[in-house]
Amino acid sequence: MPDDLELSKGGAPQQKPRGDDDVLTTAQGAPIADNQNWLSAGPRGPQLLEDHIAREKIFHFDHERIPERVVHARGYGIHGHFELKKAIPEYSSAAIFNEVGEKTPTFTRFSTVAGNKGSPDLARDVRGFATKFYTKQGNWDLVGNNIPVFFIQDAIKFPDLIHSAKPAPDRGFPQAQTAHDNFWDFVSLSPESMHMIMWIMSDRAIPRSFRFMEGFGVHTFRLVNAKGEAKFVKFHWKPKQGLQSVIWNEALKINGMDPDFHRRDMWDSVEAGDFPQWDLGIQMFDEAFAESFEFDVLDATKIIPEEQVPVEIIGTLTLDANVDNFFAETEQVAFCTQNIVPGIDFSEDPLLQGRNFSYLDTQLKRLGSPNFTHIPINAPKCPVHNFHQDGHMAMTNPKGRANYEPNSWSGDMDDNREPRGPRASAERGFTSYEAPVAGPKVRVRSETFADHYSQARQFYISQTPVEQTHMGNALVFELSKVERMDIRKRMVGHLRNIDDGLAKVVADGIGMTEMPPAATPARQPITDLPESPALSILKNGPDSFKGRKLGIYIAEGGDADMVRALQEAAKSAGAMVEIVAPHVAGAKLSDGKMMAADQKIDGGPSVVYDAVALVMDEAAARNFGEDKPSSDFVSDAFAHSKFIAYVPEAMALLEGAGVAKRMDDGFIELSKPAAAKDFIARCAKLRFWDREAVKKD
Ligand code: HDE
Repeated sequence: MPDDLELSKGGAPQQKPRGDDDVLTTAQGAPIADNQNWLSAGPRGPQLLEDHIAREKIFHFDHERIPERVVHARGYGIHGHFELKKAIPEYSSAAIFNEVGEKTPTFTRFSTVAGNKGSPDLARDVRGFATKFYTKQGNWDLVGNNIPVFFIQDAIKFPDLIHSAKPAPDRGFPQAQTAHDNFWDFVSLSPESMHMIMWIMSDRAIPRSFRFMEGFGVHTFRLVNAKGEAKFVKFHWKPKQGLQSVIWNEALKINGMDPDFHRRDMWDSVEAGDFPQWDLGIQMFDEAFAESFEFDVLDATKIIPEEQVPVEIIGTLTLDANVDNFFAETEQVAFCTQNIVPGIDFSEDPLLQGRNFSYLDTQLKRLGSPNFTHIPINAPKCPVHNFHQDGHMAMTNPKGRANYEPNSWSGDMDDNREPRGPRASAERGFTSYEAPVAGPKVRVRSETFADHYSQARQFYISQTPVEQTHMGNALVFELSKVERMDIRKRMVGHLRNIDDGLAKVVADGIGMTEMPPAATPARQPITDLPESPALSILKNGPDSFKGRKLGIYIAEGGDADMVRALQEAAKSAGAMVEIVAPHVAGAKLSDGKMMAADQKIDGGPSVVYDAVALVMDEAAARNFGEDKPSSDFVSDAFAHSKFIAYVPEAMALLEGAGVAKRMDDGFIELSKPAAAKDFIARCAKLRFWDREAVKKD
């Protein structure tokens, strides 16, 4: 490799950081004498086309963009590795699943679905959770979401679904949101989407961070062992950090304050060495279970409740390195559901089968060449031998005369040995599981896919009252943005088949005077499915404040010991701290020393913190009561049910923010530094939800 190049984390040759003594060159390596002025005919004359240096620079700039992903355009990628904790040779012959301790390098990209590349992170949306495992037997891509079901049952409906969610073709808005007529029109005409609607109206669609959400392979896949025996499997990612979401009003404000909230969170925690981890779980089941299950296991609008088939943990994913270059890695990574390895196989899920075409196809459009596998982030980390050749940007080309198979060019040509060279191997190669399939060629939806409401109801009844309230609010918000009355009615008609109470809340919330009739179901819903606690976020929260962020609002004269006690308590709980102050230069505390701030108050609102503390003297508190960013800091933290710690001197700010008379057990007075520890211990609950219950009454 030339001296000025090194390998990036993604394995790509990259330029070493540009040094002080380096001379600027053209792309051809020719040194440049002037990078400020285009060659012209005299100092005030027209520019000359002869300027090959300027032309090359502009030419390159003009072609910097590649098409963004048609869905999941907004994403963020991180390197990591998967370590196997439990070998499962009885289920799968895949090398990645066979040796405990085996570490497989990975690249994971999280994303939103509907928004463009530059859209805000906190859109109400599904999050993509795609992992490329660079296994010894080739790349395995598990291209999943943070929600275990999908809107539609057949891939042929995908373009319609996505068109309806994306900006309308005439006006080009709204961006990155589903709160508009087209989306609700489509889903209200597609009852199969009702289960997914329940999920996206829940707080699952507004995660606090990528680190605090689950991931799901969604479809049923197969694992196949060395004897060729197969079982069905569903893949689950369980965040070791616990689940956490924000609430809608917070999401709206975060989008304004920090549209990069999720990517910044990931970058910061990885840079701080607080590496997020997920356990990989498998739900294994056989044909007999599939036969007896209430729903079709090939239907991607259904889950198999964990209480019915337990999730077995087999390994852990650790994300431990940010990318060196966003474009080279995050933007160019090409996930394909068709990328599987021996020991893993597809099921006949019609959505999965459609995806297997789409992902390969879309890479050609985005990356411009069938050689996208030569791009280092996509290249396997195991040997690759085949006879594909040529094409745009072919980077890793074979040496030698043979470009077909079988051939006899390898080895000695005049001995009697069999010709060699890369050959297919029945023992080591991928073999499709011999699933029996037969049937007439038809375009029909299987009768076994006809239930659209039972699991939607099961999801709803499995939520805590706080979560159910959020779902009702979300539906009211979204349907209030729908202009057409018939669409609103159609939606409430569907909700009546899910839960009449929810339908009533929504109808009232949008001012519907008459309850529309329930939609006619294709199949009568089952109304007595048991609750599944695994479906609730709040029932699966963390047990500590680890990985969360405390915002301490300090001002002149604030108690220095208290600030330090808070910092230490948060640090020992594994949490991050940011100091917020009226000026970015910080504030002079009670010990007479300046403490630098991470944020000026206008740019450090409480919505970007999990809990807040106020440490200031009385005069400052009184002043801030009138200051909008300061009073919002407190009133928003209150409205979002956050824990609020305060030194007694800060009372005037609580009064100014209008919360002093409504103080509850979510407020912790910091009378002496020892109280800091208790406060952080309380924060493990993340939110003081009782406050919401009071607000409702
Ligand atoms: Fe995708 N999806 N999808 N999808 N999807 C894409 O591929 C598609 C579906 C998912 O970070 C595209 O490379 C069809 C389900 C993720 O790069 C495209 C259907 C699930 C990502 C595509 C689905 C997903 C994509 C666009 C209906 C969860 C981002 C760019 C059958 C299990 C991957 C690209 C990344 C991306 C097609 C439905 C997850 C167009 C046709 C269900 C996480 O190929």
